[in-house]
Amino acid sequence: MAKYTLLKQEGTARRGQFETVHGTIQTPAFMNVGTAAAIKGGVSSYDLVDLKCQVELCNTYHLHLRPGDDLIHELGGLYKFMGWRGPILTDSGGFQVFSLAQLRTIKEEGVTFNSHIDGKRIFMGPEQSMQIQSHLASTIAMAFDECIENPATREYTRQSIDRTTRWLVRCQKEMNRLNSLESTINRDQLLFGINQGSTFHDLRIEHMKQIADLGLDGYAIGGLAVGDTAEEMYGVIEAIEPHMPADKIRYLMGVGTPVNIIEAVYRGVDLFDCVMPSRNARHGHLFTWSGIRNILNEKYARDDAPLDDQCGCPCCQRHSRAYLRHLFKAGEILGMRLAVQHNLYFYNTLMEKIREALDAGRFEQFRAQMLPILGRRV
Ligand code: PRF
Ligand code: ZN
Repeated sequence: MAKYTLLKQEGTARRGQFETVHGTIQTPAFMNVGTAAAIKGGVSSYDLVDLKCQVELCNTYHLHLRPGDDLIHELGGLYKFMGWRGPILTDSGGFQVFSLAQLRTIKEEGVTFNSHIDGKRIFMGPEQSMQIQSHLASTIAMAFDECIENPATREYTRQSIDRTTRWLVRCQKEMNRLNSLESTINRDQLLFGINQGSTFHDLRIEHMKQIADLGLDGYAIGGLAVGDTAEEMYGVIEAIEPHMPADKIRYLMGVGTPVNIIEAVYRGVDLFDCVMPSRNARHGHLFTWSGIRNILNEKYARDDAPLDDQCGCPCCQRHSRAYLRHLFKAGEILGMRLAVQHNLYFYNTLMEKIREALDAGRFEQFRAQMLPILGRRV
């Protein structure tokens, strides 16, 4: 069974480790997003090992629509299917149903929506989400929640968090049932609850207390970076942090920039995921240890230097800015692949540096030193 161990603390920032049946995760950690069982940009499971990836994240919603979770179950689960040999977290579909699906109607039972692929009418509730994730056989399943956009009214938020709590109780019950079945591939599947409550601190705290009582394997903070400002997000984390179980791992969903990550670690978060490194890379936006670069810029046309001379990634080890820019300009798929590899390596290295700083008791210093650099454009 999973176990979070707090190794060291500096203020509210935490250095820890999370042991699972598929391997131990050193935290703080960044999960690399492979929505449809693949990292976009042509990065494979064996590439991920060289990119210092510890955990891969996949999506219930996408895999249920295509190729179907029954097919993945039949083929032995996501592990066998995609060949990644470390922990996998699956998001519940809660967020994607609200952000991607069309014509959705929410009821107490669950959500009915049209598939964004072929328009087919689909129903998903807490039980369906758990059944799909059990078929996928991920290490960690996320609870089926409602993620509302910010700003939201207090009245709607109130209703929504109460429903999300009722859904969580149903998720837990269904997960326990599924983990007891012979036919289940990963009978040690873990369940994380998700805190919601928009930007209302009192509702966030109330919801956090409700879900903390359920004794789950980990706790996520959802409903942030969906229309709120960074300052509002930091405010919410500060408000709920004292109410999050100290002996459980904490995950901030879908966040964010390198600066957001450092600021959230500073406020007590252990785990992150975001499409930003892979998505930005596909558009030529690259994170470096001197700031953010747009490789399409004319000034790199004859630049023989590596993208980042402090980076150990496959791209920076061998290629110049001029070559990478050429690949993008010529529409060569290698350009995207190298760029995604670089950005994921950068994010995973950022987390490693954060862990080293925490180990050495100099995270405060690291934060002060990095914040002005990482957000600037060069
Ligand atoms: N809920 C779920 N997944 C998510 C979110 C959420 O609120 C977010 C919000 N940033 C990203 N991914 N289930
Ligand atoms: Zn690099």
